[in-house]
Amino acid sequence: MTTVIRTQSVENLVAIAEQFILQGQIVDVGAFGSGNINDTFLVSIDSSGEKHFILQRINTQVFRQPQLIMQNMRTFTEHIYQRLQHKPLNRRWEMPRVLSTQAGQDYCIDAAGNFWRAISFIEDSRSFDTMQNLEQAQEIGYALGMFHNLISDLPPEKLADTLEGFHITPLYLHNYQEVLAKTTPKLSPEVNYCLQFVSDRTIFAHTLENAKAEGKLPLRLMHGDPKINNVMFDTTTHKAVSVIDLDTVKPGLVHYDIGDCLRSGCNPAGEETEDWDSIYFDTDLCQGILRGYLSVAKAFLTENDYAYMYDAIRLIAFELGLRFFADYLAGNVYFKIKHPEHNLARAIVQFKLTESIESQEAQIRQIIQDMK
Ligand code: GN1
Ligand code: MG
Repeated sequence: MTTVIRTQSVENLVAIAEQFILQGQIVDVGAFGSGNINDTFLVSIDSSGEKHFILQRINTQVFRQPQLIMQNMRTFTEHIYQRLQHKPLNRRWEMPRVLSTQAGQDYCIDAAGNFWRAISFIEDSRSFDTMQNLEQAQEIGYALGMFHNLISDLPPEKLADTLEGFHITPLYLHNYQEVLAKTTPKLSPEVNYCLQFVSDRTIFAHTLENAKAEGKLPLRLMHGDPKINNVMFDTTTHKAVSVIDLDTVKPGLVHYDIGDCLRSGCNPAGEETEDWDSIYFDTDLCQGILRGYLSVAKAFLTENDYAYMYDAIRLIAFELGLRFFADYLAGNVYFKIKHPEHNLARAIVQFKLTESIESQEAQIRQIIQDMK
């Protein structure tokens, strides 16, 4: 049975947060992070144990079966915990833990039907929206590689698909074409640029899915959203200590992750800028991330994995632009926005980044080649 709390709105956050604490008092609940889908809060507690935890309201329009997320999290965090017990790392590394309610459940549902869950906070750590230096790039790569490494021996079928169609670029393209058929976008230079940009790359959109269908890239477990600000850094040592945001850990391609990590990490202007001329893909940061990644991931990568790395970087930047643009055309139904043109601006950032990646194809391929 799931605990039902008599609440209607976010005003009752404290009552919800209280469901997840076993000792101490709540001293603060504040909005946290910059997620585009779920609502995230940092809860501070006056207790002798851990001082904070993360409370989240899962967007059930996006995650239709949020209990699968919790089930997956239990499965892979337990797997990783066992691995680390058996063979401890020689540096700080922590996994976020699922916190149970007082009734021993993994989540609670409020009277308005909202789905709430709590996750431990990685103490004395922080994340960054843009890369600060080359050392950090290497650490981000290490963090993704370590995460892949730790789940690489968990069979993919042990985890449920928490978000069907996620990172399947041809499906996003199909959805975009459907939206386009139903709407008459208000034409502007920005909209025209995006329409043309997508139309020039419709064949390319199939690259990774074709490779998967042809058996060139195996289905593995992936993180799903390893963007730069989902890696936590120790505030003292400045080393990566955790990867967070684990809702999309599910069967997929590690290439989606490699692409997502690089498209977000190598964009010094960040994905929220509107200064489109400042956007470029930084190949030094790319080299740093890949060096860190391969220092822990080399063992499970095949020749084909390397062969598709460049396409993955280009494709995930393009795909995210396509997702933002389609959402703009559809009336902003998926990503949270701060103003009506927000998703259009975000799409242009990703398309400019894709252009920069394309213009540096030879260098990027060389970096990958040299690192094998
Ligand atoms: C969304 O909500 P957030 O910020 O963790 C999205 C990712 C995108 C990202 C772009 C489930 O993640 O795929 O890369 O925005 N998550 C989902 O910032 O669609
Ligand atoms: Mg996310």
